[in-house]
Amino acid sequence: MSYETILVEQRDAVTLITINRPQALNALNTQVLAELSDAFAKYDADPSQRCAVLTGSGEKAFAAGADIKQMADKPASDFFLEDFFSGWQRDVVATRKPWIAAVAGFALGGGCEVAMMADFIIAADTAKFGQPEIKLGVAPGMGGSQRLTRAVGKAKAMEMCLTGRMMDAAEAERASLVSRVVPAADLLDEALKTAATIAAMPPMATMINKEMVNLAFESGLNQGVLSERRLFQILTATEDKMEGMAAFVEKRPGVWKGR
Ligand code: CO8
Repeated sequence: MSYETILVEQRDAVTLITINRPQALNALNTQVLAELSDAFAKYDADPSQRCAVLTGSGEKAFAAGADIKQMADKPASDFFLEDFFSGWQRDVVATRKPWIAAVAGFALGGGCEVAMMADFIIAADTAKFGQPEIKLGVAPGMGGSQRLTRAVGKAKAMEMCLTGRMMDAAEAERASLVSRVVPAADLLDEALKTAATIAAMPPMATMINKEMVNLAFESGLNQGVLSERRLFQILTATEDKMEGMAAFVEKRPGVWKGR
């Protein structure tokens, strides 16, 4: 598939994906959806790639939401029959390898929801997060009401969904919606540097660490702790575990085989 609305670049083991509709504040239309789904599926399947960064082009927006112009005249039956946006759940959320959202400017509606699908968000000091769908007579439809509530708690999530108020970067960091805030000029470098750090880790351990932290969202404590123990036990059978521990004892960097 050739892309018209996103840019994809491989920098060593890091895939950089950029939503590229700056004239529409990177609004997510069905073409962006299809291209992002394809790019994430390819990233996940490519053994040379170990971490990805998703960002928006231009300084003004990560993504200002689903494309309102495309949705405006669409009948409800089309949303239902096309199962609008379900592809993101399948191709983007289900990636086994890690990815970071690098957010500058607006991350609103579907844009905020996509950012929250990332394993974590690094925000520029210009970032603004919000779920303003209520002002359009709708509500979040790509997981926002669920992920935002889990990330920032009921009070803030409820206020944001009911009023459409935006949260700035400082508040998002205090509320644990983002892992950290950096100056806008440094955002991409910081995100790529962090991705390169992750890409240099043992690949199976990376995938299993991701799975473990996600379990905390998706299961009760006892089930999560049991699953963590089993996944830990699986990692102890890898060659990279033998190498990582030997390298520590021998005071040298580990060399990973990915098995
Ligand atoms: N969709 C389409 N076009 C958009 C969008 C959008 N979400 N956001 C901005 N644009 C376009 C504008 O129409 C404008 O285009 P044009 O120049 O052709 O008029 C261009 O981008 C620049 O935008 P503005 O002139 O409005 O820029 P401002 O700086 O004045 O304002 C804002 C910036 C505040 C971000 C403003 O653009 C805005 O409020 N945008 C809409 C934000 C919004 O409501 N987002 C939620 C959309 S609904 C959604 O995401 C639902 C997801 C779940 C769907 C799942 C279904 C199952």
